[in-house]
Amino acid sequence: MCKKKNITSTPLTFLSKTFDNKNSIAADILLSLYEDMLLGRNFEDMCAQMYYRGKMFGFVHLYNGQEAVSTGVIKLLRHEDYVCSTYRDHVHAISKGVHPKYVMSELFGKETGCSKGRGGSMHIFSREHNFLGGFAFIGEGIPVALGAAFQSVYRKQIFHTSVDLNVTVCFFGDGTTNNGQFFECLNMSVLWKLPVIFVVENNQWAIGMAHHRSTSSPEIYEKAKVFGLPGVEVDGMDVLAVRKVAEVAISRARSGAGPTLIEALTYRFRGHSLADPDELRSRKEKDAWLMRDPIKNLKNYIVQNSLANLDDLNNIEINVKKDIEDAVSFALSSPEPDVQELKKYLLTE
Ligand SMILES: Cc1ncc(C[n+]2csc(CCOP(=O)(O)OP(=O)(O)O)c2C)c(N)n1
Ligand SMILES: [Mg+2]
Repeated sequence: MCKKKNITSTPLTFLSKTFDNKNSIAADILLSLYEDMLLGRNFEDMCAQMYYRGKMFGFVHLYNGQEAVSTGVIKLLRHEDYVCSTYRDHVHAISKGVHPKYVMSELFGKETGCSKGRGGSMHIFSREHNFLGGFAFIGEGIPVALGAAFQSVYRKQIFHTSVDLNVTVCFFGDGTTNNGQFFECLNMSVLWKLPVIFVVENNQWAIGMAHHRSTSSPEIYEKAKVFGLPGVEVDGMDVLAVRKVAEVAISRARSGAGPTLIEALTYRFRGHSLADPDELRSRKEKDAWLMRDPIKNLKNYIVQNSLANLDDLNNIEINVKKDIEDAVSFALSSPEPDVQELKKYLLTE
């Protein structure tokens, strides 16, 4: 019987033991991963506060609990590589280097936001960082990511550029893998050997629908086999385990060997969106996953192995909090878009 069929009653039994491969990782890398995850978590917690104070409008989907996936993959990318996200996009953008103040300002609908205040929470975009969005419709980003990967190959083959292939990473959820674009794009990515990595963040739920109830074959990584690309499952609560599989997938993509599908097993610690009372998931299930908080686990590991002292960790926490407070001040003091310019960015000039 498929191991994911029982996931809601025994959520943790199949997961790999965390932190068994860390000894070879330098302390400064561990600290930078810790900092990135903490920045994501604090950013999202602040979003919740600001949303309930009426500073943001529309739906806001937070990423709490899933930080090891964003950090584990994106922190290995180069500046010129591409990232394509979903509506749960703030933290992916921040990991890719978009400054939190431009993301916060976007959430406040301000002119200084990374999408000029016209996009909001689900449409974070940054051309400068090759961050492709931010998509409200599920699966919508997958063909876009394929296009980014295709142009990288095209430039090399047609213009004979000597630069390395850029890698495109496309994140989406377990529920989205029931959507047609997923299958079409897996097929095409293999046919064209595209430098793309599909990262499924399997947080076990699609709004209020449990993963094992909505799909005929819950092992998502195994679906890769049908199309002929590598499919790997990884513990998405362990940033170093994610980093390890991402390293292999990135070098495969960059070398021109083609795509990889990564299924990261994770969990969102909050409701589907800030409007969701989150009453469908059991307390027992939530508590079991909270015990595996990727940020707390990495911190414990760093402390227990004396890889940094508490002062270093405290300083990171203080600096992260300050960055988030600065982001809020920036967003609050930024101007609203001019209503006369409502249509300004609809067409390229
Ligand atoms: C094409 C389309 N159909 C339906 C929806 C409504 N919808 C919004 S979120 C969601 C569930 C997606 O779940 P998953 O892919 O697991 O992502 P998660 O929210 O867990 O990150 C659905 C069906 C949508 N946004 N787009
Ligand atoms: Mg999901």
